[in-house]
Amino acid sequence: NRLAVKLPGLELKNPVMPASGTCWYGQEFAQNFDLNVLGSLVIKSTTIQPRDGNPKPRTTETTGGWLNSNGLQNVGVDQVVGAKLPWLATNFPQLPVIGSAAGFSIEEYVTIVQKLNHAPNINAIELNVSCPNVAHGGLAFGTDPQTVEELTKQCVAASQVPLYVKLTPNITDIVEIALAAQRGGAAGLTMINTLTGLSIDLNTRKPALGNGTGGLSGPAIKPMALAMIHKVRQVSELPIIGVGGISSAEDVLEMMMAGANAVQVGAANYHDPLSCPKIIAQLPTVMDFYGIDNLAQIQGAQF
Ligand code: RRO
Repeated sequence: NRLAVKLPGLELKNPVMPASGTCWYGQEFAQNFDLNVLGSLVIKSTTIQPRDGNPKPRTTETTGGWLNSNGLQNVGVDQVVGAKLPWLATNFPQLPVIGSAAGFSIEEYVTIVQKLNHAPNINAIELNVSCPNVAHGGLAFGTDPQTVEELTKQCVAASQVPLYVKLTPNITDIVEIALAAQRGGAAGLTMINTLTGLSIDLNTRKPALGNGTGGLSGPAIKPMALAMIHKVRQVSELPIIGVGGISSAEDVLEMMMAGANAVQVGAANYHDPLSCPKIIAQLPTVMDFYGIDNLAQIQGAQF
């Protein structure tokens, strides 16, 4: 299989998966296409308690991209492990699933990781230390190297499955955070999360989103994602799941040439829920066009 890629905990038939938060737990997506075509699926970040999310509106389109402030809306870890993951296991037993943990203390991250480990169909877990839309969560952890190292270390000690640390672009030196995650024992990195942005509604003279700021995603952040992935690839051999502005098979190849080992699709899912299956279907043709026999061949290309 020329699309196959291998990462810690993940033997994927192709490198494409929806990014965390863009397909929730897969149930709505499954009405649009057969989830079995996906390389993997990342579920919405899970907190200990269920969360309703931030004040509405939570999403808006800007000329530069999609802005979200969902505010970690999710059903809570017990529902994820008791209902959402079993639904995926029953309906798509072959589909590799990646969990995502988001806590408000290191202890909470550890507890969520332990609970997600109980689900039989969790292949790997992302530690989301980069949500830009909640106070005292996400960024509070992901912007400090020592915290990232300690949080990763404690979660690794508590987990049977490989952990991928999800990095924020809202920082001056992403390499510093990537290396802290590596020292903590991360199996890989997922990068990048969304970039803090503000959209203003001239009619109300107020922010377009209920929370004020949100996280920017879409094509505008692709060059940033590529640059950051490339920069981290120069100093680390950790597997990287690349995310940020991917909406075509060409984008997938660019991201892998920058140094990614697999990719996630985010904002594009909002514009077209069939983005992932379309990108996967296009990959062989586009690879032929550029003379690429198999994806393993271009992973982490050096330049
Ligand atoms: O829920 C969100 O507002 C959210 C999260 Br947890 C995240 O990691 N990234 C993002 O853009 N939004």
